[in-house]
Amino acid sequence: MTIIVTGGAGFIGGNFIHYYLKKHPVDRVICLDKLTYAGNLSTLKPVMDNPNFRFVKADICDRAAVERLFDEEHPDIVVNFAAESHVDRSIENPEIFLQTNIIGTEVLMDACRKYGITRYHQVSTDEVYGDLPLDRPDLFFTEQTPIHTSSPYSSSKAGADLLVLAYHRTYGLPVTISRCSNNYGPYHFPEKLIPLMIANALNDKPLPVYGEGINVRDWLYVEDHCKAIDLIIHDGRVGEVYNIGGHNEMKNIDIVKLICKELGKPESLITYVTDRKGHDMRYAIDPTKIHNELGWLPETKFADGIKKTIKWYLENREWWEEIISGEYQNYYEKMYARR
Ligand code: NAD
Ligand code: TDX
Repeated sequence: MTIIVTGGAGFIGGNFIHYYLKKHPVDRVICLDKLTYAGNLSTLKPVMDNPNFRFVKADICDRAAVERLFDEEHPDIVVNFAAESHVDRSIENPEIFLQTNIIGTEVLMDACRKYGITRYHQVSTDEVYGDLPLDRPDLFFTEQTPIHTSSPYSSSKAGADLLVLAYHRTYGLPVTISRCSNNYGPYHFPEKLIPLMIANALNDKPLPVYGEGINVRDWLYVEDHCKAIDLIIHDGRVGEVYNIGGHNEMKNIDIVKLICKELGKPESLITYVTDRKGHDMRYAIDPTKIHNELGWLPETKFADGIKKTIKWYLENREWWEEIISGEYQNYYEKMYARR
């Protein structure tokens, strides 16, 4: 079996490649990644010498490059993680989000149609459902919840999802879609909440909490997400959407306080800054479908997962210090200096 994993030099794609090569040691894994600011080859260092692994630097929007790869490798499965993934960046510059997240998905699926595959899997997000009110803890996102997006990022992901379902209905492409809640864990780019707060706290820098810090996210340890995708691509029903999440809702401010406590840093580092435009209030996944159909349940409790994550950032300082010492400094300055 040959599987193409796009965006595998990023956070979740990288974790997925590590998980997949261990779980399926005889399968061949090809990572296709453009190596944008978010892609990092050092994330794949542990598997670079594995004879069943190949890395190809290419843009999923580059039709000729994508077709060349399909022609060489004849993949059975394609899992598309490649995306522009940061909401704040999408608010600054939406265009690249539409290009990569929608057109890139189209180019990949066209190659799947041309060469034939057994499964195209689209890695989507709970953000396509919009947000839930804070005063209705009884409400959760199910696969039937209407698409109702807030940011250019979530709109581009929703556009891609609709296209994936259209390719299934119109051309019979064997697709599946997963919509997961917020992930955390190793190799998470330090622009996102949890790694940003860990890196800043370790450097005794202010911890910028948007608005009042009362927005709620439903956190899942990244390996649990990888396990769910592995189940869906092998045993999930074609044409179906699967929500992934573990009922672990937390307010942003509580996460930041927990990180301070774990690192022995003072809460006085916490700084409330101007809120994100269009900031979604609450995400909360109902994972009943994937549990009932595929037997998936999250295995890592947040209390353990956050400890493992903090330990990883402490033991792998060079991985994130290299990132924050480069181009990221300009981004940080632009986004946070006068916030
Ligand atoms: P990430 O930003 O860490 O990684 C994205 C990867 O895609 C990078 O390696 C980057 O180089 C690559 N990439 C970007 N544009 C590309 C292009 N045009 N061609 C080829 N490669 C390209 O993202 P992530 O957090 O790992 O998210 C992976 C996927 O999971 C995304 O589709 C995202 O929407 C989805 N998702 C993320 C979360 C989360 O909490 N991070 C939750 C649910 C869903
Ligand atoms: O500096 C910050 N301060 C802050 O208060 C940052 C970066 C974030 N926040 C808040 C905004 C959100 O309420 O923390 C929460 C989490 O923010 P992000 O880490 O940017 O994640 P989010 O916007 O929830 O989106 C994430 O989950 C869904 C991923 O980045 C998406 O790719 C995924 O689809």
